[in-house]
Amino acid sequence: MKLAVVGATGLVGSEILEVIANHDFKYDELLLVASERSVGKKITYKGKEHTIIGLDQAVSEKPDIAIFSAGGGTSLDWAPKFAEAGTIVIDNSSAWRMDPSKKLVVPEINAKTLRIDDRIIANPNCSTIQMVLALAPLHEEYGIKRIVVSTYQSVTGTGKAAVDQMMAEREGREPEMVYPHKIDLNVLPHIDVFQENGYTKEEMKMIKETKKIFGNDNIQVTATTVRIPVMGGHSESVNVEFHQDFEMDEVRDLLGKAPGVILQDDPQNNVYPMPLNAHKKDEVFVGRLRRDESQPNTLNMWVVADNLRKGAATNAVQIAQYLVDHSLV
Ligand code: 2RA
Repeated sequence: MKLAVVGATGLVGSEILEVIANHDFKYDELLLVASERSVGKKITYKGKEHTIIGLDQAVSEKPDIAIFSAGGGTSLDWAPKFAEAGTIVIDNSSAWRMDPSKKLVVPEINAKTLRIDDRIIANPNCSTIQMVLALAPLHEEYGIKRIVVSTYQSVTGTGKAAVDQMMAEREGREPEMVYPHKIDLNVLPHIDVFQENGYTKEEMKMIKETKKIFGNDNIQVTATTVRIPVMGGHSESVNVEFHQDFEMDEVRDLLGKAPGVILQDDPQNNVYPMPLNAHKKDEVFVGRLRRDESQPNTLNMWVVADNLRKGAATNAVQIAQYLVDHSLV
């Protein structure tokens, strides 16, 4: 097993390396790949020194799996070249997610759709992954009719430069502006670029990706995505209407045993999911479960996950592990 991590020096790339080590993902050779300006740099990982290589060299090394986290442009240009060389690409960018010929995979939900000829596999957007993972066991039982979601997203979702902007503001230094406004002590109802319909690209990702992952275009989704000055993970207020009615005890039971989900729902004792606690965890945390008393068959829930973990690195490494375990590589 020759494994390449493309974009190894970025926030998600470093998280991928951490998850590979934590999950004890087995490989014989590891290629750390980054843009030209990082080529030649040395990184010590698991006690071994690695030299960063460029994309050209990485393709010629014909890795078995390449986990990409290098932005949409790089993925569009390079994923097909790796695929042609026989590599399976697991891509964290938005480049291939809505391509009908590519699978959009959250392993607990739809890894079983993967086949030997899937050469480019898309990792969904972070805010989508945590929401659909929390909803999947309920969807199976009651059938989702409509989702209304509002997000509270960590600055780590934008990348290192955004973390630097927030910390500079917090520490009274001159910030390099990544966002159009200050982020510390502020809330920006604006993630990614605005589209003609008034929604942001992040909001449209949540809408379109949810339908694709559940394989159901009839699921109605509306989203408001918001950036807040925190770092540990994304939080989401999810209002979900089902086709069938539910019992709260059964909802708790289903979520309590869902793979990858941890129920934290004891409000009387101030127990509910928070990004501070989700930080560096692989699971999706769910709490504040309550019936929406304003209309039938509708539930309110609060969903939190580390966006760099299950929202990116963990999901990608789980896909790689699935491919290995099912002899798809
Ligand atoms: C964000 N969803 O948080 C993005 C990262 N993929 O901005």
